[in-house]
Amino acid sequence: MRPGQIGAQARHTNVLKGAARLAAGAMFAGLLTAAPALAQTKEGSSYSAPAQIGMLEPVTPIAREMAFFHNGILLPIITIITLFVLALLIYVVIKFNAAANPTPSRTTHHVGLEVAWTVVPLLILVVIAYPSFTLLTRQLTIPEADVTMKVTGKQWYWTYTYPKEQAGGFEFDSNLLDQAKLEPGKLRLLDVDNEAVVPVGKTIRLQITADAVGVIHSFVIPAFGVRLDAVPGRLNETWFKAEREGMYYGQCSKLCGKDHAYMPIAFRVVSQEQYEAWLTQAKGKYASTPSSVTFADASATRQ
Ligand SMILES: [Cu+2]
Repeated sequence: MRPGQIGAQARHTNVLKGAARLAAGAMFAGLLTAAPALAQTKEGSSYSAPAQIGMLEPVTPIAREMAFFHNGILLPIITIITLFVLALLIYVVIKFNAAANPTPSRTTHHVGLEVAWTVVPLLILVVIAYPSFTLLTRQLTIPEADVTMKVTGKQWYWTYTYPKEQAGGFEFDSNLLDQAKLEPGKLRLLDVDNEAVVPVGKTIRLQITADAVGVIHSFVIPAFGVRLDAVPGRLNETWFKAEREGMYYGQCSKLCGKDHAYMPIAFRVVSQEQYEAWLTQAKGKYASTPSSVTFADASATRQ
């Protein structure tokens, strides 16, 4: 061994130590930023803020579970895996480059290693699958509901129906506000003319479908942990139980056509008394709402 080689080896070890320290630091920073990944939103409401990273602040048990699944399980696992692979790459580049390792080993196959790199990823997937399927099951198992409402995705707005049996018996369309005449305090591309209103702390069952002659939409309210497709001719069900009053926003999340970006979802969560007062007022307001079915105008053909 020439004297220069010892120096080179020592330098490599130092580089490795430095890389390891760097990787550990990055991992720590990754875990730190993962924890408070909640959006700063306006008082009692929830929507994606500019430059937001991470998930919206959850306001239902399901959304909280989803946030924990993402921030507490998935993010640490993927951070560790990524840094481990990066460390391996750096190690290989430094230790086995042509200059440092002029005569490469011809070794192939290593039973222990091959079993390990099959079994370890499998175990990681099992660790991820268990909470994932539990969450999915809870999401789609509808508990005894206090309020059932129907959501219909249309081209390009939403219609909310409140059934008669629950002091409802009306339906109304929820359209995006005129963006050219947006009042101060109203959110661009999120606020609507008629928002859906639901009581706080109550289990709301959502029956979601799309216009029979329409296209597929996706009904999503991130803060509620609600995401379900609205499919013509099919009634999908999900539920939520909002724990805090406020305005909560979502957007159609399936590319559904030219105005896909202009059919936001706005839900106002209020107290039971406010909800009842709204029901009374809404019954009067929407009683005269014309049906969404339009008939051909015969007068157009007359001269
Ligand atoms: Cu849509």
